[in-house]
Amino acid sequence: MAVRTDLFESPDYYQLDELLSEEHLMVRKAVRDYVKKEISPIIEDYAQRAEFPTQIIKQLGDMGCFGPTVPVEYGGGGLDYISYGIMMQELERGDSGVRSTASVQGSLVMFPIYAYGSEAQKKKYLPKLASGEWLGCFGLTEPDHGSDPSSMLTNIKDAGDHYILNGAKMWISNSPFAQLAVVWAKNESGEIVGVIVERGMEGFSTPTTHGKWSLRASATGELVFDNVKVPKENILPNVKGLKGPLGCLSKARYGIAWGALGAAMDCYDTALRYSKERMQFGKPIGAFQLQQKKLAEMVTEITKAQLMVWRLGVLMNEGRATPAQISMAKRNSCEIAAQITRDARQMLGGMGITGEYSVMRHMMNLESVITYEGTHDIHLLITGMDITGFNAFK
Ligand code: TGC
Ligand code: FAD
Repeated sequence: MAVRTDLFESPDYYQLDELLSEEHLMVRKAVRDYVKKEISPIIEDYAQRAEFPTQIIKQLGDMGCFGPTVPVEYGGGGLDYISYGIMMQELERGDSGVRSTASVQGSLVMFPIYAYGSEAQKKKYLPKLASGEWLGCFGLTEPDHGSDPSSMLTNIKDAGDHYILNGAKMWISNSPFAQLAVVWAKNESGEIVGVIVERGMEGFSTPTTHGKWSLRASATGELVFDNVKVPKENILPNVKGLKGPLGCLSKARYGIAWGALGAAMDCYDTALRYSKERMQFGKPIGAFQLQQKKLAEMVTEITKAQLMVWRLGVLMNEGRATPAQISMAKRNSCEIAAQITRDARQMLGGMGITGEYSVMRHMMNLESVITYEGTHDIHLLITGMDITGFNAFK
């Protein structure tokens, strides 16, 4: 397949760049340049082959995309939440799977070790994860328990000088290539605890999930625990209960709120460019009202979502963002991005179904993004519960 030149320019209809600091703009430029140079030229081929580009693990580490908000002393970037959001936006502008790799490593693996881990765990794992020397994954979802993780069956039992872990996790991003997994399991008292499981532990395997039509350049697999002997020092000592994994999900969902917007921006930019070049009935298709309607609605929704994630970033920086606010932004960005990818695909006509353009890959990826980290309907119910005080889950 011909290498596509990445001409992306980001829409900024309300001069929102003025809300960003010099540091934010530098971060954006660095990650955007990286995506143009290293991701856009190769990602379509990897997606077509359903292959994970393993070289990005080290590259993302070198770029500081793993754990950007983790303090520098543990190998993180010590940056604020807007910088983190911008990184996720730029990575997902390239491909949702690339952003997924960074979200999982930073928010779902490094964050729990940083927030709930012992000092020894932080020193042992965080620098290796930040640099990309090691890749991690996060095991919460099970074959029979997705939206309702509190019903999980995976269990961990005290066996004297070690623990014994049994159970299975499904749909786990990065699992086939991960050196370690942060796994959530129930102890004998039925409390959910976090445990670090390393590749090579006897009874631990990570079968790959095949046949995905979405996130094809991201590796997904299972985590299977068959009487795995886990050292006592691998338990995350500072959290118990579902709030442990949900606290990690808050960080990752925040990143997705920015990330999905990146995919939307890429599709809008592609469709706008195409509409000016593609001639039909003797005119550029962008001169037809129906196509202008699609483009005008795209840029309106992108602008509204940009304002929302920026404000959420300010609240995150101040430690004031609530889980329900994060749910609203994750849901909104996924919704508008999914719609924009579909409209952009139509605007490209037949070319829209080929890998010559990024839109159909984004469109298919968004089907995962709108599902993982809490489905579209689950986030709506979280908003519903927050505003009414009634819990529709129970
Ligand atoms: P519920 O009783 O509401 O809450 C249990 C405890 O958790 C607290 N809590 C949170 N804490 C921090 N952050 C949040 N976002 C929180 N949400 C709730 C809550 O206050 C309570 O604390 P405490 O002290 O009272 O115990 O729990 P529930 O069992 O009723 O479930 C609620 C529900 C349905 C909203 C929740 O379970 C949920 O979010 N379900 C969706 C599951 C999900 O998002 N799974 C994601 C798996 S990981 C993934 O998809 C990674 S994709 C990675 C990639 O490739 O990018
Ligand atoms: P279900 O929970 O079975 O839901 C099925 C449908 O029922 C959905 O439409 C849902 O909205 C609806 N539903 C469920 N409950 C309710 C309710 N109370 N009211 C109304 N509707 C309801 N998980 C991890 O732990 N780690 C990962 O790294 C990870 N990576 C993933 C990567 C990919 C590519 C995918 C697709 C998933 C990944 N997941 C991961 C799992 C993901 O989080 C779950 O798929 C998601 O939470 C939904 O769970 P489920 O698939 O079991 O669907």
